[in-house]
Amino acid sequence: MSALILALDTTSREEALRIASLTADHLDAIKIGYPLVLGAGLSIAGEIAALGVPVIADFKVADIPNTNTLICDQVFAAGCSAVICHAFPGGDSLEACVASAHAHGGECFVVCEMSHPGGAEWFSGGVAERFSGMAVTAGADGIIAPATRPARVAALREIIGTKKIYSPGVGAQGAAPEDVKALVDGVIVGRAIYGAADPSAAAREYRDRCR
Ligand code: BMP
Repeated sequence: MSALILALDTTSREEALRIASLTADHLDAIKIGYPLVLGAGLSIAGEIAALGVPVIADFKVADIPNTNTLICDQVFAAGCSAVICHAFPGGDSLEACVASAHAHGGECFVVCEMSHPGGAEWFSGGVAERFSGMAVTAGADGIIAPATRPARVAALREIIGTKKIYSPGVGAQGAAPEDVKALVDGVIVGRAIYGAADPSAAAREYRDRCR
């Protein structure tokens, strides 16, 4: 059983709020990122959170520690409950994200292996394992790992223990909730819900399949 997280990658405020209102009852969280925030402004985070759904800020934060702190502080002040960061800038950068998240009572997730075909290339050869170890050392709350490669999710679970795993790649990228729901804490679905003719019905169906 896993939670269901909607990746709300629409670019207009009105469309985002329409989809969020239609689907909120079936979701455990909504993930927002650059597509929506660059189109609608960061204030959209608070508007979505006001619907009663926790908001995860997928900014894949990847800078020096001071800049990471400045970014994450803005994210949490805007009403987000969690932030997603990259590990490659180093352990000190990651620790800055974790410290900001925890100072605001929020969570920090670390991208450890990406779901697209190129992710298999770049994160192989021990890179994802190393990033997962960094997530543990930095005290992060969880990692992002690919539903498109369940065996890799299982391998990273060995490293992170009981920390959370949120897993994108379900729906438009070809994976199914059943592929990973026993391995992860949350399944991330974007286009297959917000692009459906009936987003509410699609969200309900994915929620039932995650349970
Ligand atoms: P979709 O279900 O429409 O493919 O959306 C997946 C979402 O998860 C997108 O917001 C994408 O940026 C994000 N994502 C991903 O697909 N793979 C990763 O490895 C990491 C991500 O954050």
